[in-house]
Amino acid sequence: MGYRVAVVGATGNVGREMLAVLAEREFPCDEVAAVASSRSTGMEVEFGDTGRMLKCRNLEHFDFAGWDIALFAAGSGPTAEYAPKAAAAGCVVIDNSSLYRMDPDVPLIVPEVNPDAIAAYSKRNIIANPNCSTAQMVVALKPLHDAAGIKRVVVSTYQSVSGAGKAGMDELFEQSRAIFVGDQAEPKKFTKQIAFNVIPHIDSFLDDGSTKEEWKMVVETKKILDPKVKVTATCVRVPVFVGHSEAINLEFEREISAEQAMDILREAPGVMLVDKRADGGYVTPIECVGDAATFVSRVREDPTVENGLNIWCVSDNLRKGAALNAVQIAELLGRRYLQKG
Ligand code: 11C
Repeated sequence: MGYRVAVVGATGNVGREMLAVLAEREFPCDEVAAVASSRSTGMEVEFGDTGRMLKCRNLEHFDFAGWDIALFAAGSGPTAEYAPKAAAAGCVVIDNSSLYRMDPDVPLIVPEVNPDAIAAYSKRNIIANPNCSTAQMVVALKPLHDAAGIKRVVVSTYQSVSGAGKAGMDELFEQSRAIFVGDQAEPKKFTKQIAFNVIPHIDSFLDDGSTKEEWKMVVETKKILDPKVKVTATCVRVPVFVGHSEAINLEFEREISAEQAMDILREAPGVMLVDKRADGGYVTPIECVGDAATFVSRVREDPTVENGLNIWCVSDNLRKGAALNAVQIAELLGRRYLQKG
C-alpha cells in the first residue's frame, strides 16, 4: 500500500521536476494527482519519464481529503489560500514557497541537515522547503559546522534564470536570440538585460539595501543550521539556464585545514566533492543539471582570517534546491510518521 500524493503547481518548472523526482525515486504512490490553476485544467503533464500522462485537475475544486501528501509549488498567493485547506483536510503539505518558512510552528527541513526538526510538522500539518540557494549551501556547510563550528559565512551567489520560473528561462533564450540577429533585447521579467550580463538583484529590495533573496539566505540558514552562525549574502542572477553556484567564505571557531575539510566533505551525505586543483577539476552548473548532489569544489584555506576556508558550491536549483528536497522530506515523513502497509 502506498501514498496518495498531489503535486500542486504541476505545470511549472518545479512542479514538473517534482513529478520527475517522484517517478525516478519510485516514491511509493498509489495515486498521483497533477493539480494546477484553472488556466491549466485539462492540460497533460508526464509523470517523469514513465510515459504516463496525468491530466491537470483544477486547484479551485480539488478536495484534499483522503490525500496523504501535497507537494506545493504554486507560489505564495495560491499557497496562502489552498495550503491551509489541504492541511485542515488531513493532508500534509510540503510547501516550496517562502510563505511558511519562518513560521515558528512550521519546520523548515533539509533532510541531510535537520531531519529531527520534522517532528513539529503536526502543529500545522505543513512543512516548508527552503529557498534553493539556502538548501544547497546548508548541505555543504553542515558537516564542516559539525567538525569545526562555523562562526561566519560570506556568500556570493551566481543564480540561474530557472530560479525565476519558465518566464526567466524564456527571457534568456529570447534575448540571446535577439542579440544574435540584431534585434532589441528588452528586459521584461528581469530588471536589466540578462543575456551576456549579470544582475546583482534577486527578489525585492528591503529597507537596509539588501534584497529579499539575500535576507532569505541569512534567516533560513540560521533556522536550519544554527541560529548562532552569522551570514551575509550577495545574490546575483547570471545567464545560466539551470544550476545555482555559490562562492562561500567561511570562518570557523576551531582550526580546520583544507585537507581535513575535503576528507569530511568526501563522506558527507548529499555532497559530491570534485576538487582536482587542475584545469577542469571543479564542477560548473552545466554538469550538475538533473543531478541530486550538492557539488563542492575549490576547497582552500583563507589566510586572511583565523580558521578560514573558501569553497565553491554548485547544485541543480530545481532538484536539490526545490523538487528533490521536497520529495526527500516526503520520504523522511513517510519513514518516521506516515508509515503505510
Ligand atoms: C531564485 N531562489 O533563484 C529564487 C527562486 O523563495 O523559493 C526561489 C524563491 C523561493 O530566483
